[in-house]
Parts: sequence; structure tokens; C-alpha cells
Amino acid sequence: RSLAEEMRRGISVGEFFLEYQPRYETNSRAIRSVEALVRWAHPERGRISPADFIPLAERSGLIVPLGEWILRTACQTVAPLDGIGVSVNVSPVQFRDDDLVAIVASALAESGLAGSRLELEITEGVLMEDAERARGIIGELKALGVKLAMDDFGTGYSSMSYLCDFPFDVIKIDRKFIADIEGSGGGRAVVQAILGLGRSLGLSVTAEGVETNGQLALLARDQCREVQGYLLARPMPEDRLRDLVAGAA
Ligand code: G
Ligand code: G
Ligand code: MN
Ligand code: NA
Repeated sequence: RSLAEEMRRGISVGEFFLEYQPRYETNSRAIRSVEALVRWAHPERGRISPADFIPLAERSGLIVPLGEWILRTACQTVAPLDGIGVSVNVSPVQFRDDDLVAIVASALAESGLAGSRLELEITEGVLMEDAERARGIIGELKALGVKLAMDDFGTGYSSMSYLCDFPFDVIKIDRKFIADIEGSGGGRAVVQAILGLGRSLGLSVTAEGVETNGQLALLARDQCREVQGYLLARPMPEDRLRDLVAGAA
């Protein structure tokens, strides 16, 4: 059977699950929110990476039902965690679906999660396909109180102009820039420029992929508000997240 058929079967029998990676306030080290990341535990092939099945899910359209399940599950899991928000990655293909706004509204309503605790992470791909359509949908999502983050910032072609032209709340600096900040190649200057841009536009900036204490120290010195990465916490299953938030881990 093809991987697409396997995915369809896997969705129906519940082989997909979510992990959650905490995002920390740099100075207080408090967890403000978590990023939901989908995982597939295949019975014979073992764990299949989202880097392999998300592109397939996008081509086959399966990302629409899978993405709906991800949104509902993430909202339900995080709603009981007081003071914690959740970020969900949303694919350009989900923006082509007429039901996205209704799905987000009902995921919030059925979980009881306030709209302000949900953040949708999009890449510039969402805006490139049909900017005017995306603008309309984003307006409806923002009317629900939902926050909007630009993911993988700096890796695309036009993320700078999109940042000014759409109502983003958060910039997530792509981890490839964070990997370079300790070197002598000007990586830190690039990150400082993005932080300055965030300050000027009134946006919160999150650094992704923080893996070393040296990177964390530089980001703190440069006043990057939030940090995420293996140094602080890896993506984890929901029971471990609950323990961590309750202070047991
Ligand atoms: O979690 P990991 O680093 O293996 O993810 C690999 C890629 O898959 C990343 O680009 C990430 O954004 C994407 N991804 C992970 N979870 C989701 C999800 O729930 N929805 C979408 N659309 N992409 C996801
Ligand atoms: O495309 P997006 O930024 O959503 O991808 C997030 C992915 O990055 C997740 O799959 C997550 O597993 C991965 N990730 C999170 N923290 C780190 C890190 O510190 N280093 C690396 N290499 N990957 C990370
Ligand atoms: Mn992301
Ligand atoms: Na990213």
C-alpha cells in the first residue's frame, strides 16, 4: 500500500499523536506556551517523521482532516493547563479549505480555550499562494482572538514585506540563524536585526532551535523575549507536559 493509503488508515485507527515543545520566557524561564508537533507511530515502520509525511499529506489533501484533528486535540490538551497557550502549525493547504475558520472556532468552543491562548504558526507559503484570500481568512481568525506567528522567519523570499502587510503578533526566528550566532560570520548581527525589527513593529520574537548555553546567553543579552529548543526542552508527550507544568518534572 502507498504511504498515502497508509496515512488514511493510520488516521482512522489513531496512530497519530501530538507532542508538545515548551516555549520559555527568556528572563524568567517560565513556560508561556507550547508548540504542538504531530507524530506518527506506524505499527511496522516505526516512527515516521513529519518532515516525511507532512509533504505527502499536503499533496494528497489529507492534511485537511489531519490538521483539523491536530487543532482540536491541541486545544483540548492545553485548555486545562492554566496560563499556558498553544501554537499550532497550519499548512497553506489548510488555508485553501473553506472550513478553516469554522474548524478553529469550534476547536476553541468545544475545548473552552480562549482564542488568545491559541497561536497559529504560518510560513510565507500561506501568503504567497493567494494573498487576498489569506488576508480575508486571517482577518476572520484574528476576530476570534487568535494570535498569528510567522514561522521560519528569514528563510523565505518575502517574509519582510509580509510582516508589515499582515497582522502578525509573533516572529519565530528560524533555527538556522540561531545555530550561527556564536560564530564570527555575522549570524548574531542578523539575529539582532530581526530583534530590532520586532521591537519597531511591536511584535514578540521567539528564537527557535536553541541548543547551547552560549546561544541562550547571547539571546538573553540581546533581549530576545522567548526561546525554544532542545537545550530547554524537547518535544514531549502530553502526560510529561502535564507533570512539567505541575512542577513535578
Ligand atoms: O517536529 P519536527 O521537527 O520533526 O517537524 C518537522 C517538520 O514538520 C517541521 O517543519 C514542522 O513545522 C512540521 N510539522 C510538525 N508538526 C506539524 C503539524 O502539526 N502541522 C504541520 N502543518 N506541520 C507540522
Ligand atoms: O518548521 P517548524 O519551526 O515548525 O519546526 C519545528 C521543528 O523543530 C520541530 O519538529 C522540532 O522537533 C524541531 N526542533 C525543536 N527544537 C529544536 C532544536 O533545538 N534543534 C533542532 N535541530 N530541532 C529542533
Ligand atoms: Mn513551527
Ligand atoms: Na520554524
